[in-house]
Amino acid sequence: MGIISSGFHGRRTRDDSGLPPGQHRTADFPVLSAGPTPKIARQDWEFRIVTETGATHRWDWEGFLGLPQEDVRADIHCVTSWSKLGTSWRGVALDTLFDQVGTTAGFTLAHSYGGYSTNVPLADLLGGKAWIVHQYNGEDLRPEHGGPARLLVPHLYFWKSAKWVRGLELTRHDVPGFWESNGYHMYGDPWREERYG
Ligand SMILES: Nc1nc2c(c(=O)[nH]1)N[C@H]1C(S)=C(S)[C@@H](COP(=O)(O)O)O[C@H]1N2
Ligand SMILES: [Mo]
Repeated sequence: MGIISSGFHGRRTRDDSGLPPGQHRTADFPVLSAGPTPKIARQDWEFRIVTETGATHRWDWEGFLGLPQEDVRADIHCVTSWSKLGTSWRGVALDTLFDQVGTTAGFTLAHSYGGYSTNVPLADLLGGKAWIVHQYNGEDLRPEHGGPARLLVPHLYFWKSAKWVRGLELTRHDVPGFWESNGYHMYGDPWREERYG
């Protein structure tokens, strides 16, 4: 072999193939929070979907755990450039939560305990694409990673996966959330590198 051995191409070339552009793999699980970790007792936890007409659907912790649970394996991609492949989660599909919800709105704004928000089109939450998860790797989701429960929308950059999620507001128009109001892309497809707006 000549000077350019496979090693010369570097770890990135080999390990990072198959990832969205500009991403590299990480084995650990970084914590990225814009503020302090809110403390939410499970007996006080509530998840709400509020439609564009104001109709409100609520689940308490017990009701949420009583819904059909799904095990999810997914790759996650943070806009700061790390990707983590094959992560394992357990929770409730948004399809299940939307079963009883009547809406003609096209967009949602996810709201978190602590004040964070992020916008996701409704179509990106349905069709087996998103979950409210409460377990990671078979254990209760740790508070710093969004416990008791977080949104998981793995096909979009991970800032869309709101930690400590407390509800979804249905909106007729696409309303920017926290990072989207601070320059991040309104949609956030990692495969198209939609990092900034
Ligand atoms: N409530 C809330 N959710 C959030 C964030 C946040 O600051 N607050 N950060 C987002 C960003 S930028 C990323 S990359 C992921 C990080 O999740 P992790 O800390 O579990 O890795 O959470 C997203 N969800
Ligand atoms: Mo992020």
